[in-house]
Amino acid sequence: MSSTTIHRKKNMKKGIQFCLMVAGVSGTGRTTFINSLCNRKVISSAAAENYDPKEAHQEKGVTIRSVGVELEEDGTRISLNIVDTPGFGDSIDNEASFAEILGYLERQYDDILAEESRIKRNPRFRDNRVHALVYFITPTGHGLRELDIEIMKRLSARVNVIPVIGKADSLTPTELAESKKLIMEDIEYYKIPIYNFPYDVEEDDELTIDENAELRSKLPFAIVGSDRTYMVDGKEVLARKYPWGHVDVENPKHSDFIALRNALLGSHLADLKEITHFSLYENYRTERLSKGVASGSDASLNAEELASQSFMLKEEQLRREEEKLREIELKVQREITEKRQELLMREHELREMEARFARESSVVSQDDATTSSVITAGGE
Ligand SMILES: Nc1nc2c(ncn2[C@@H]2O[C@H](COP(=O)(O)OP(=O)(O)O)[C@@H](O)[C@H]2O)c(=O)[nH]1
Ligand SMILES: [Mg+2]
Repeated sequence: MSSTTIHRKKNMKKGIQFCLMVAGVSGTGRTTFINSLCNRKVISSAAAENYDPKEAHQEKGVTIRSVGVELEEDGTRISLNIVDTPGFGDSIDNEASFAEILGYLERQYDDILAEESRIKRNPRFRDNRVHALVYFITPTGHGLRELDIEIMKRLSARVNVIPVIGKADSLTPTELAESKKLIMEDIEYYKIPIYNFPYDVEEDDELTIDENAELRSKLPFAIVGSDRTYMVDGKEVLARKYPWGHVDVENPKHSDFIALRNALLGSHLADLKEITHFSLYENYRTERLSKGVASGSDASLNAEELASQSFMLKEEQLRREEEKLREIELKVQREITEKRQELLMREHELREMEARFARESSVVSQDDATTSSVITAGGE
């Protein structure tokens, strides 16, 4: 088996890696959305799991939890890492929560930065950079709240933010349309650089332009989630049951769930990863390294130090390798010279030997001549 086959096999086994974060105040349907997205219970509802009335008065702040799930989308394996942020927005002062989430995103970048600077790569290193943040807006029927503006504005410099309206079935179609409009107006007014399915009319093909424009027009996505299935028209579907009928999670007339799911795990997965790597991470990296040079501040010193340290180490390693090469070259040269001298000596010896032979053999023939004459003489 060739090495490329092995490589491909390994990739297939591991699947495409993707990391998704969800944020939003408690009860907006984050957990249910995750479970609907993965089609199984990945996270149990925090409300049922963690609620303790004795602690209800305490300000707990945000916790960051990640869980890995293996999915298969159209025959492609996806290694999905889901990061949930329970407790966000539950406090009166959310400053600590903002910092906590931002810190998490930046730590993943720092890890890559450090790994990139290493001479010897760690084969077990995991890239945990978050490629998309699905931000849940409470279905108030209005625009954004201060909390939404603040968090989306701060995080969008570090992650692709995709705004959604959670529990969209609690609004009427008219309310939902109005709310979407108000939210987008706020996003524009406050200049929040969300992920808006970017396209280039000049460069992109018609299909991409249409697809992206269509997705952009749905922003913020109206999400309905459920972890129960019902029989609707003879089919088992993920739905929410109401006295008047069902809201089918996967029906595009009822919610944008499928549009978002297809974009995240299919059509836009690569784009989200590319923007994360080539734009968001690259900006972070430049900020980190240049800040360190300019101010020498403690916070940025690490990355800068790391980079220069690794540069020095690499130089040192190069120097040592060059030295070793030079030594080898000298040794070979020395050996060649020795061999040549040896050869010359041998040649010299050989010639001497030949000369001696020649001399000796001429003496022998003279002796022979003498002997034979003696014999002849004697025989006479
Ligand atoms: N009406 C409606 N209720 C939902 C939806 N998604 C979740 N819920 C319900 O809202 C409550 C909180 O949902 P959960 O997913 O735990 O929210 P989280 O706190 O953001 O993780 C639960 O009782 C869910 O059953 C939805 O799309 N529509
Ligand atoms: Mg939850």
